[in-house]
Amino acid sequence: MSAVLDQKYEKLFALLDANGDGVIAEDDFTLMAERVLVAFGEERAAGKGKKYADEMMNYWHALRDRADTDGDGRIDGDEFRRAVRQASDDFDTLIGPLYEAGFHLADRDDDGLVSREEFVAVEQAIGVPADEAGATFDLLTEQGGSLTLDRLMAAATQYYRNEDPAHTERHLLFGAL
Ligand SMILES: [Ca+2]
Ligand SMILES: [Ca+2]
Repeated sequence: MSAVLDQKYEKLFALLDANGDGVIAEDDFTLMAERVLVAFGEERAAGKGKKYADEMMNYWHALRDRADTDGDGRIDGDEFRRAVRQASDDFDTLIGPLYEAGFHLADRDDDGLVSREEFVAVEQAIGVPADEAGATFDLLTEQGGSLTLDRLMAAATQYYRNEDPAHTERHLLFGAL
């Protein structure tokens, strides 16, 4: 695997290990969904909150099905990198919906645009420092305006798949690598 992809997956692993115990398990996804919902004042039981929490669980189940070969419900760093690489091949069906649900959650007024403040709030909730999240937003939006769903999905696709180390700015989704 390319070094840059490895770096990105390492970053992703560190974020997904929300409780910081060195493995990814269901409790990490529950915790992360909870933090995002609290940041946006949404409920797990209904609407955007339910959609987001459900997609978080779908993402976890897809990862677990691919990575957890011994069935103990825990995924370590090596298992994660192998699995997410496979899961990236199914980006549109497995990973895309989580980012889409996250976008709609962040877009509080449903106008199809996410502001810098809203973007930073989501990223902070999943463990990205505010200044790095802000810098990521500025790069994604080219220093102005708001974020569209298409732009976010393009960036997410690049994050999971792009192995070209020449364009580091294209590998930013969760702050600095
Ligand atoms: Ca964990
Ligand atoms: Ca909006």
